[in-house]
Amino acid sequence: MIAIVAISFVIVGSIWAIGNFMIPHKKSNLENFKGTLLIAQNNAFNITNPDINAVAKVPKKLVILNKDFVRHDFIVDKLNINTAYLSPDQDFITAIASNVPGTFEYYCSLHPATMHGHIIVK
Ligand SMILES: [Cu+2]
Repeated sequence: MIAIVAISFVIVGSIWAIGNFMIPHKKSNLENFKGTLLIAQNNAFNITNPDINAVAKVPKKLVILNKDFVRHDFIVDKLNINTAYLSPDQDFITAIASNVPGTFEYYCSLHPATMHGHIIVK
């Protein structure tokens, strides 16, 4: 009886393991999401601190990912965006949402001299 139970476990376990090999690995959510991905690395956002374009009254998904060895944050005062401090490999999902057009400055409060750029809402 015990042997039958043990064999059953082995068979079920094998089927489960084979099934896992057959199913391709799921991509991480960040690899194919729609929106803007900003990677904080080497004291810059996406290397060049690019302008981020958005449209008034159309929320735009924004992901900040810290790929650096130090903490960063991402702040846009006038759009009430504040990720708080992100540790290495930590990300934060937010949105650019403005009812009015304008140019809004973004920056990292820990490195404001090198990590800053503009969000342009049209
Ligand atoms: Cu920073």
